[in-house]
Amino acid sequence: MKPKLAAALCASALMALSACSKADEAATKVDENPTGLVVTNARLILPPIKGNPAAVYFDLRNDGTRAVAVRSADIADAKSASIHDMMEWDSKPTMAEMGPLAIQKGETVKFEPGGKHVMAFELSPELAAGGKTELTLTVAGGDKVSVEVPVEAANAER
Ligand SMILES: [Cu+2]
Repeated sequence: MKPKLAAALCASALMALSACSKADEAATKVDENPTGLVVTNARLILPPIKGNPAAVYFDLRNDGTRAVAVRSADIADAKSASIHDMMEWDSKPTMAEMGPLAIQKGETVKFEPGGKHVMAFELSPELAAGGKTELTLTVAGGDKVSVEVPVEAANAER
């Protein structure tokens, strides 16, 4: 029993150590990005009606060495978020939650009005145009990438 306990202690010490060095190396975050995903042109568009969900758009490029599948999205100032795509239903464009999004090595996927978007539900009331929030994408396997997202008014150019 004793050796097992020692191993467990060691593992938790190691975890604490890596958590520390992660914070120290925040400046070199890009090099540490294990997903290989690069997010550019991100913006959150506030809903025209307060209380409605917001849409988040961005360009997502896979600069890594392998294909990845984006499993989920989170917005720091929203209670929940999901990845939506537009599809046709009964001859009308409808949005629906999409499953894991595979992105090949070197590929860019655009999240844009009329297409894929991240929908952010139950926004913090403090979130206002000109402010900022954070988008975190989680890929299959659990690696994450986070970026700062400027908040824009509902009538802003998309
Ligand atoms: Cu949506």
